[in-house]
Amino acid sequence: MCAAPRRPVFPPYFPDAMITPDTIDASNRACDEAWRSDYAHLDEQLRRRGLDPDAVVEQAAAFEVAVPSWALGTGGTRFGRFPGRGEPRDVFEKMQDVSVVQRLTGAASRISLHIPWDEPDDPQALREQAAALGVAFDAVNSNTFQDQAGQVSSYKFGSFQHTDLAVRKQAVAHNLHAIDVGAALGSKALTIWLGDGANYPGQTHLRKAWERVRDCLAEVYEAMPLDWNLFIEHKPFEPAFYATVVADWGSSLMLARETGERASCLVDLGHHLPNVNVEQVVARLITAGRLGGFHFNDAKYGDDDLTAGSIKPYQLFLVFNELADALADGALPANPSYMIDQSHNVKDPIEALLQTVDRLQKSWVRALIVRRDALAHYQETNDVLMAEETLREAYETDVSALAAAARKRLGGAIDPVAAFRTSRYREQVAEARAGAAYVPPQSL
Ligand code: PSV
Ligand code: MN
Repeated sequence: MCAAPRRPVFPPYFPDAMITPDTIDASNRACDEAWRSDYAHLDEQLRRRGLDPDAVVEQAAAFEVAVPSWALGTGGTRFGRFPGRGEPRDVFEKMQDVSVVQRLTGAASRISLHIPWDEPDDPQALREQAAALGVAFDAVNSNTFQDQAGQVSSYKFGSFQHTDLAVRKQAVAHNLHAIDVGAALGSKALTIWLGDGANYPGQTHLRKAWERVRDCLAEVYEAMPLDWNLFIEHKPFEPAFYATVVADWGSSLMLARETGERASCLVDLGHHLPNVNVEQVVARLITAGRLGGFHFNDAKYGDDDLTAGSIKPYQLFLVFNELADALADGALPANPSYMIDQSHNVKDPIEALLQTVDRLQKSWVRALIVRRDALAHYQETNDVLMAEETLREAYETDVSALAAAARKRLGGAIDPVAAFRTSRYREQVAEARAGAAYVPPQSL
């Protein structure tokens, strides 16, 4: 039998040729003077507050966030999609693009794959390419919210909640398949988001639908390797516009508790009803010991999948503040899994991701420079104004130079977008990737 030809691990447009340490150095030299001056000022400001800037740089450099495979191509809405030039045509090219984000930020060395959207035809080859590029695999995401070609049963009326056992079995089998693909790549977690629910009152039996979802989750959990974690992602609506089964953090927490110790809740920042206090949700899940991970993005109206921190930057800071606080006092034993979940409809996806990582790094740094002892004192003595001011002091500090220092330490760029544009990566891959056939899925 003739073996299928292996993909070359290093295609001719391998980013090594474009994003080299020299490219990054050159870009850093161009802004070095301004950066040094900004850093000196920030360093002095932080020392005046009794903080240790070097320790903050070290903590900032430890921040890592996974890039979703579906955010590397231009996203679309149900009204259409406006593709950009040089988009990745397959998951191998997406991997190269992730390595660009990693090289420029030093904080994005993992990719989160959506199965089957980005299922590799040759997992071993993809794993080799990823290793060569210094990229690893984060949680795999299953998909039982859409029908796929060749599928026997339809998910029109749900997957895990379905009244028909055959549909539920198919949905469970798909999740087991996603685990197999992930295991072949070196992933250690499965994220399940279900579109299951009802569009009209009376359509489903609310309690029975819940029980069926719970039982299917248990089956998937039982089949998961022992060193894997299960993340349950909630969302209040869309596509089920009357009653989604896993609608909120309470439902997600109940399911995590009933499923097992390695099951926890994933908070997508866009999956909350208007005005929900997301940082308080985060605090609750920390207290419950079930905060598993995040999907970072931002929203104005619904699940808008906009760039993290673009609409509600204070909320993003307050979320990180809860995390920094809980990591400092031990309520959170380790960082949860940080992932991005955005749809880039009008920005260059790589640039949007560079911007996102920078925003996340800055929010994280701001949370790290909150004077915790002072805040605790003001809280204990009910000094409302000073407690609030202590948070604002950190939030209003321009920490750009410190985030840049963390990136520099990791071999990244002071200004990742500037370095990316100077590299002309997009222009060069646009030539190599001419005739892109891949159409990314519509965002949900
Ligand atoms: C659903 O809206 C979601 O947030 C889930 O994480 C999906 O995997 C992703 O979006 C798909 O775009
Ligand atoms: Mn999500």
